[in-house]
Amino acid sequence: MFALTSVPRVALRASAPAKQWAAASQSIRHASTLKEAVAEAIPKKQERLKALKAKHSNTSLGDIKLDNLLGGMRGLKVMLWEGSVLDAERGIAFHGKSIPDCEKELPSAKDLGLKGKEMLPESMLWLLLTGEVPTADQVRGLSAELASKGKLPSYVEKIIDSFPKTLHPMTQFAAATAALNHDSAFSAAYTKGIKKAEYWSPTFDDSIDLIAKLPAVAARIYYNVHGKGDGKQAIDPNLDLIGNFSNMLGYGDSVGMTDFLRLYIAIHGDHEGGNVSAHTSHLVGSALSDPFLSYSAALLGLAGPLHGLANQEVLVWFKGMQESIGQEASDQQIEKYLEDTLASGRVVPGYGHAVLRQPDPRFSALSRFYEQTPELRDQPLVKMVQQVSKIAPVVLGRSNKIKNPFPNVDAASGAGLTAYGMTEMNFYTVVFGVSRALGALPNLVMARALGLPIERPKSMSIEALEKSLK
Ligand code: CMX
Repeated sequence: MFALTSVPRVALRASAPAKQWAAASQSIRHASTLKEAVAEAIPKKQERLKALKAKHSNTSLGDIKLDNLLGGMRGLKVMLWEGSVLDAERGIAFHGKSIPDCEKELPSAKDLGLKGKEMLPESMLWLLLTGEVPTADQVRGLSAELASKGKLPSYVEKIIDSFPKTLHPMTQFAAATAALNHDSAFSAAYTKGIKKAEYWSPTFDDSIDLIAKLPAVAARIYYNVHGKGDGKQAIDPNLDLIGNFSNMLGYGDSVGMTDFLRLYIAIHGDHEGGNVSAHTSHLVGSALSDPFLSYSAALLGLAGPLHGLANQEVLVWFKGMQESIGQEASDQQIEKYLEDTLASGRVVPGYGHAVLRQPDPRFSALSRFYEQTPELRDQPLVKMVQQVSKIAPVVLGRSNKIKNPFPNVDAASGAGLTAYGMTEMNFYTVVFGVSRALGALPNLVMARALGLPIERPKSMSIEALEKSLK
C-alpha cells in the first residue's frame, strides 16, 4: 500500500518558497504513476487546508437567507471540491484551465500516436487529481493501467445479462456499478481497520478500478439492450480508454466517433461539486461508502431529466419537433414550437442552468467540433441544433423567470452521437455517466486525504422557521 510517509520531503513542507513549489511540481511531472503523483500532491493540499483552518475557521463566507434554504441551496458555499470551479460567466475551469486551455495543453490522441487529435480523458483525469498537466508518457502509462483493469468479473457480466432489455440503461448502469463493490479495496481495508490517514490510498485504487471498468459495463448494457458492439470486452492494452470503449461499442472503425467520444468524455468529467451527481457521490462517500457505492448513487442522480437525462430529453424533444414541423423548419416555425413547449408547462431541455449565466463552454466545444468536422457539419440534426441554439435564447429570454436562456452541454451532445450512428437516445446518459467519474471519484480521494467529515447539514421544519424568523 502507498503510504504518505514515502512522499519526498520537498512536497511535505508547509510554507515552501516558490522555488520549492516549482521543484515539487517538477517531481510530479516525473512521477511514473498517477498514484505517485497524487501522493505527492496530497501533503501540499493538507498543509494549505490546515493553514486556512488555523486562520479562518470563524470567518464568514456569506449569510444564509430563507431563499437559499427553499431554493435548492443555490449559491451557498458549503462544499470543498478541488477539481474544478464553475464561474457563472466564464463557465468551467479545471484547476484554473478553461476548456480551450485544456484542448491546447492536455496530451491528445495525436500526442500519443493514436488515430485522432482530441485530448484524452486520461489527461483530464490526471489534471483533476493532481492539478498538473501530465506528460504524454504519464498518460500512456495511465492508459495501459486502465486497460489492464478494464475487464469485468464474470458475476457482474451475469448480473447485467439478467436485466430485462426494457430496464432503463441508467438503472442497469447504477446497479452494475454498485455490484462491483464486491471487490472494493476500501471496504476490505476498512474492515481490517485501516488508519484514517491511509483511507485515500484504497479509495484511489477503487476509483481507478471503477474508471477502468465503466466502459465495459456501459458497452455490455449497450450490446444487451441495443444489439450493437459485441459485448465481449476485447481490451487492447495499447489503446487508450476511449479507443477501447469505442471498439466495445462497435464504433472502433470510426476515427471520428472515437475522437468525438474522447472530447465528450473529457469535457463532461467535472462541473464543480454542487451538481446533483457530483454532490451525491460526495455525500454518500462522506459516510465512508466505497467508491463503487458512492458513484452508483451519483449515476442515479445523473439519471434525472433536469440533470444528465436532459441529453436524452433533448433528442426526444427534437424528434417531436421534426415530426410536428419537419426537418427543414423555418426560424418562425421553430420559434412557435419553442413557445408552445413553454406554454404547455414543460421545460425546453438543453437550455438553462442553475449556475451558468452565459452559453455553456462545453456546448461551444462540441459546436466547434461539429463545425470543424465535414462529415458532421451538414447532418440535419447537427444543423438543427445550431439553428435552435440561435432562436431558443431569444424565446426563453422573453420569460422573466428563466435566469439563463442559453444552451447547456446537453443541447449539443446527442446530435454528434446520432450523426455517428448511435441513435439509441436512452443510452446517451450512460455515456455521460462514463465521464462524470473522472471528476466525482478524484473528489472522493481528496475528501479522504483531507479527512473531511460525514456531511450533515441542518434541516428545518416550517414551524422551526416560523419561530426562528419571528
Ligand atoms: N425551459 C423552461 N423553463 C425553464 C428552463 C427551460 N429550459 N430553465 C429554467 N426554467 C424555469 C424553471 O423551471 C423555473 O420555473 P418555476 O419557477 O416555475 O419552477 C424558472 O425557470 C427559474 O429557473 P432557473 O432559476 O432559471 O433555473 P434552475 O436553477 O431552477 O434550474 C435547470 C436549472 C437546468 C434545472 C433548468 O434550467 C432546466 O430545467 N433546464 C432544462 C433541463 C436541462 O437542460 N437540464 C440539464 C442541465 C445541465 C446538466 O445538469 O446536465
